[in-house]
Amino acid sequence: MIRKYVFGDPIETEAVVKDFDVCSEALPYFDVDKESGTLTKKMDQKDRVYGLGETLRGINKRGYIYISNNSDDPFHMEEKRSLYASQNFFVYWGEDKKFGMFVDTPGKVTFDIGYSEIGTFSIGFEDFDAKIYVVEGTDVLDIVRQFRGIIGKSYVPPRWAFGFGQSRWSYMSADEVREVVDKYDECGIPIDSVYLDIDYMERYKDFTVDEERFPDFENFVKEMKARNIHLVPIIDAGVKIEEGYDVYEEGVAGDYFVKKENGERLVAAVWPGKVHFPDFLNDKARAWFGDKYKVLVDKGIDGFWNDMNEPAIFYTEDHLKEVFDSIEDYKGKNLDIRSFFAFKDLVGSIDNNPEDYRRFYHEYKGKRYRHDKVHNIFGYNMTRAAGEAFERISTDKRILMFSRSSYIGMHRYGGIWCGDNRSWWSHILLNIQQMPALSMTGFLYSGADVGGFSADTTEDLLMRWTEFGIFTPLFRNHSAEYTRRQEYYRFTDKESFKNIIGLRYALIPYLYSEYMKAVNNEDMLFKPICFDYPDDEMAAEVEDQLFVGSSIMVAPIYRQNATGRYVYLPETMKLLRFRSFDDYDTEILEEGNHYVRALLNEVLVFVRKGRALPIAKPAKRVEDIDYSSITYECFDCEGSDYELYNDDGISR
Ligand code: MIG
Repeated sequence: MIRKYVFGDPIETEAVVKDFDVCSEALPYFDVDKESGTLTKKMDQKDRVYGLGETLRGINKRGYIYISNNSDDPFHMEEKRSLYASQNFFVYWGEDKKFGMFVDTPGKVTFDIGYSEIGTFSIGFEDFDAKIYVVEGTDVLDIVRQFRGIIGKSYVPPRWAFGFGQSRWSYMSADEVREVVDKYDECGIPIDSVYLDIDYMERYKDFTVDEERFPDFENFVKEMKARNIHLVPIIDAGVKIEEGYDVYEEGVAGDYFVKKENGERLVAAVWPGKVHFPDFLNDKARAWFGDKYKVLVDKGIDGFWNDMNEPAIFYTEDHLKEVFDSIEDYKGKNLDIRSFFAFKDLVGSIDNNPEDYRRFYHEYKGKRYRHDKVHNIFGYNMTRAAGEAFERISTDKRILMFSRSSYIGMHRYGGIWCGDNRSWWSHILLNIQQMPALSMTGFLYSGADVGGFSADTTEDLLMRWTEFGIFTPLFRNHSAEYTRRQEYYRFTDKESFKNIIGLRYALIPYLYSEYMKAVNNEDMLFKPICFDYPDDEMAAEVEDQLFVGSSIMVAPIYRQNATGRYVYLPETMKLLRFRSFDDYDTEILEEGNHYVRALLNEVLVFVRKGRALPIAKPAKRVEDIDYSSITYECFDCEGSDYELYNDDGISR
């Protein structure tokens, strides 16, 4: 059962697609303080909290503070409170009572889950205007399912997007891309897509292609298509201000860009230099920007990633002027320590400055809103612009789309990647811990930069990360400029990489099937162990193992030099220790704790009793996977059952 409560005058987000009557009773579970705009709840010692989508820290969110305030922050450290997303749905798992709650507002929300006071959960609002949905059900999975039922079906990518994607900031030319594909094909490592980061564009102008580096782009796309390789270009939120650039000129003519209070267009700076931001919240601007994707779709492109859409702002013209003016005040002064730090701050806090988010406005549903009030739905609406347009410009075929910034509701139009992580062992664990919360909030097509984005990767870290990455729907190796190159063929043990990625391809029939079932049944694709074992106290403690779909559990290794790990089995399972899809040993492990060995190139998969795991023969490309080669792994096979979902992988 779901009840809707309304506080203040909430701004519509269109996250929820179902109509509800507003419940006139008092909000259950939390005490409401209207003055300060806070909800509070006492937590019993054993109570746990799950969800909130893409955040930092563990699967059980208790013990920290999380702020929904979409931020371009490339330092994903434990103490951070905000990442790129706001996915304000959580499940409260009390000893005697479990419920779900969706806090629907595009403004800033603080979830203080035992941070300020260890036994208190409080939810704070900058503006106490929100719709709150309270979900009650028979168990946690039922609560999640009901919630998913009111936010609409999750986005479905083309099946090829389950293949491996190689990315880099940036492949600088068509030849460099050709080389990547050649190298993969030479080593026999499967691959389906290559990502184009910002340098494919002509001076970072959206929907342009640099003619020198990518001459005759259309034919290049064809050439890649002929090899069954999909090119996936990036699109940034800011539109370069440049006379004669059609996107800029149309935006000005159509009045599609965001404006300041005085009616002038906001001038911000991002990669292209000075830019305007399209007002994605405005229907007309959204339709216009969405149609721009057609420029690349017409050239044969069938996948995109939307970046910098929090939006990231390096600086605004106005703020920069203020900074320079203030610097004058410091000139010639004898700076004492405090004023020295104030001076340093002045210059050091120019990018993504909160003040800049209060400088511009949106025309949204017939009203004018200052940006900070609707900040968290900006990226959502950029991706929605694309998603809505794809329905018009690609009526028969699905198009790959994922975004950096997001809000619940965006899951209907695309997936997400988890942004600028680092080549750190702890970020493999973070990746594992983010996946179930993304499943809860409907973001099924998601994944992180495998191998780590910033910092230099190492072969062993990349291998361990890949051993988990092969289970995430979006499986992409991406890294930042100036870092060590991390294409798999650059490392020593290519054979193992080939086998591990081959295993991914062998499991694509399963992963795609489970994905589609999760979409159609509003189920979670990644589940914490305790979601299936609510009464098992040990299962509640497990923060580094996941059920992936209905048949298997994974227990990835994310520690340097480890040759095994402890695994908790809530039930007797069959261990498959894969070196490759057809080279693995098996063992039945009883329920309980085990130390399970896994050499650097070995992947641990646990098959559940009564379930079956389809394994196909890997292929170089998703399209070549031979479904008739599928065999099934199971134990106690009698009575084991598996329903394999499949379709043509491309029709809408
Ligand atoms: O300011 O396009 O998260 O994946 O490679 C950095 C360059 C901009 C941030 C994205 C990252 C991408 C990078 N972008």
